[in-house]
Amino acid sequence: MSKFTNWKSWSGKISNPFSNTSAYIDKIIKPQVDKAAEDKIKAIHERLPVPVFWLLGKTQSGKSSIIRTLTGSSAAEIGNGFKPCTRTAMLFDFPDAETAFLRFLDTRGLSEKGYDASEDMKWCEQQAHLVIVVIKAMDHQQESVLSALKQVHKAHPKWPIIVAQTALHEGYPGRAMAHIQPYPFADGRISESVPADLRCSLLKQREYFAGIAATFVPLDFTLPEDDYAPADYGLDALWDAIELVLPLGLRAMLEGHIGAINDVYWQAAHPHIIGYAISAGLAAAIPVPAASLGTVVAIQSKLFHSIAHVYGLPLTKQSIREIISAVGMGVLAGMGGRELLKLIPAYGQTVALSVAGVYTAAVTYALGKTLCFYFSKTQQGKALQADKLREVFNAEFARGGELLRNSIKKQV
Ligand SMILES: Nc1nc2c(ncn2[C@@H]2O[C@H](COP(=O)(O)OP(=O)(O)OP(=O)(O)O)[C@@H](O)[C@H]2O)c(=O)[nH]1
Ligand SMILES: [Mg+2]
Repeated sequence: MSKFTNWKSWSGKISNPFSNTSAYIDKIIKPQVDKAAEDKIKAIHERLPVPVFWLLGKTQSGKSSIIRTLTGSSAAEIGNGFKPCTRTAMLFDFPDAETAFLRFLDTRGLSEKGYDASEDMKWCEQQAHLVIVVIKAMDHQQESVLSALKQVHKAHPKWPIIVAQTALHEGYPGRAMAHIQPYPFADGRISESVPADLRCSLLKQREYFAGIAATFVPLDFTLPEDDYAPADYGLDALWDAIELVLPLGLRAMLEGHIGAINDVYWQAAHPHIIGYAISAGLAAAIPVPAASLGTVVAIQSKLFHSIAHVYGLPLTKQSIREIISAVGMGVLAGMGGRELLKLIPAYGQTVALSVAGVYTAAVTYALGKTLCFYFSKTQQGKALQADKLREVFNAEFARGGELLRNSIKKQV
């Protein structure tokens, strides 16, 4: 059994910082989010080295389609979400600037002659990152992309590089041809079943990258009107390549559909829950006076309000009271982690803080999911049973701990 799960059983031994449920509910409903609290939350978020995927490719090569397919965001959300960050690059924070746990950099300057990657590179230097080169499978005019990549690779030979070879069907002999199943490009190979022209083109493109250790992932992320199935052909291979070089568990964090219910609201709320849960966990885990239980609760308040916004339902005292009384005040007691330090000094401060951080992140994640479940049943006009809420909370607590432990532990 993991340490953090153990700690759940100790939480009953910790003195409860909330004299009664009402104290917690008041803080959630009417957050005292002043400038100081906002600054603390911001400082915590800045400590999180959000991974940056640097998409390096010509215009119309399929960069935004990759973001759309990895994150489940719509084209409009991506279009509106991009904000300039350097003179030549735009940044897309997922799910949004406040809760981002994944960022995409799109180098628009590549279309300009004589593009110099140094400024964008400098911006990237502070972050964990991955370069995804995006080239259409049948497009061989790649000088601008290659010269930028060489510049990046020379300065940072250790940065992992994935080359996405997109729009595969443009290399099929005719419209009648369907995607080849099973996926014929596993482990960098190109099987005999791939049409000769496409095969030739993919191999030729790979030659351009001689001397650069890159992983090649052929894919075809089509629109519904293109009428190809599946619309995310090659997605598994792309995730495999990403997780191999950046083992952060991002895929599991992004795939929000696993859970007690599966609807559009649940999906939309999921990445925000992840983002806030990481922030809350860090607030408990970072050993600075700035972070405290008050900060954790302020973050949870933001989370609850943002879920209510997603569902278009009011956040009432009644709703939070029902959830808290179903899951028990005991679970809230362990948040923040200061008590833990007193209780188990034998672990040493670092381990204790890390356990407290994962616990707090898991509780925050589970509270968010339980609220989603609550709202979803409310929408359907269904009666809510306390034992069902508790069941959802417990299942999501375990899942949240698994999903978020690496993100938190890396920071402590
Ligand atoms: N069939 C197919 N179409 C794709 C693929 N990737 C992108 N497209 C299409 O190509 C067009 C451009 O794709 P985007 O993802 O917007 O390309 P982009 O690189 O973000 O383009 P800019 O933002 O203009 O630089 C869109 O119509 C996409 O639907 C792919 O893998 N397969
Ligand atoms: Mg784009």
